[in-house]
Amino acid sequence: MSSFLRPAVEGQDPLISDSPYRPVSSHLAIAPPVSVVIPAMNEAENLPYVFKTLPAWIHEVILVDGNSTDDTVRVARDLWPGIKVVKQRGRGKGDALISGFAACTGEIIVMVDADGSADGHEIVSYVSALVSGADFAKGSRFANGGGTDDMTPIRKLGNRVLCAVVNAKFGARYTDLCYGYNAFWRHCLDKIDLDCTGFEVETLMNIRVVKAGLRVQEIPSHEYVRIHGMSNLSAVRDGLRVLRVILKEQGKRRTGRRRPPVFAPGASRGEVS
Ligand SMILES: Nc1nc2c(ncn2[C@@H]2O[C@H](COP(=O)(O)OP(=O)(O)OP(=O)(O)O)[C@@H](O)[C@H]2O)c(=O)[nH]1
Ligand SMILES: [Mg+2]
Repeated sequence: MSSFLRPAVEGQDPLISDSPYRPVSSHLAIAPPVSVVIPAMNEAENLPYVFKTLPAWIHEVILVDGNSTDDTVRVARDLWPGIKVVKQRGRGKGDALISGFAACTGEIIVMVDADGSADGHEIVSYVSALVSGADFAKGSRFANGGGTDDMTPIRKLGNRVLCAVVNAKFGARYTDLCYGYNAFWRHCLDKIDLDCTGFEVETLMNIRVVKAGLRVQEIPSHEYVRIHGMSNLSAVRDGLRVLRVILKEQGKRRTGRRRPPVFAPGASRGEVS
């Protein structure tokens, strides 16, 4: 059993006085602190739904504000006292996540969209996979038990084709590619050295974890419809950006030892306040 994981014993408080363990479910207590990074651009109306599902045991929440013109920052501070707000200097979701990751102090980092499409109750599944030995817990809407209410047929097709290309070119066995709900140990950041700005960020992460020989476990996840507001993603424009990243990464050398990519089913660029 991993040294980070301890089964919660019925009738016994897993948080004994000198123990760093915290209970995350009725059967599991973990030691590593968990940071949740939420990129948000004009998501004030959606944040109440997102925060409602976040577990109380997480160590910190980092909201990366994409220069929102609505009340995103105020609402986030009201909903989660102690939240860290990172003011994004650049543009795009990739740039936002890189800034947010740099501000994390937890050992485990979970990325969660702010549009109400991700259910925070699933975080326990991601964290369980990590404390059980995975380096990178990759959400999948198309793994057994996952699903999506949000994707249009054209996005499904594009995601499927791009996912097949990544699998063929990098020896992965992914069932999903462009999905924003993932979690990983902080040490992964040194190995994947993210350098992108837009919605291609998840694809870049998924490719680089394989190239780095990290242990990846897919986690079935359900994507709900965005609750309020408009998508920031353009299927054609961002699909082409994803394709460009795939082709560019193919031309680069592998960064580490290879392992079977899926088993079982920077510099601070933002201002923290
Ligand atoms: N900080 C920041 N957040 C962003 C930026 N672009 C997108 N986001 C956030 O990233 C998350 C995903 O963006 P969405 O627009 O929902 O993209 P999507 O999930 O592919 O599209 P939908 O399926 O329509 O929801 C949301 O929480 C956005 O607010 C940005 O430039 N800066
Ligand atoms: Mg969305």
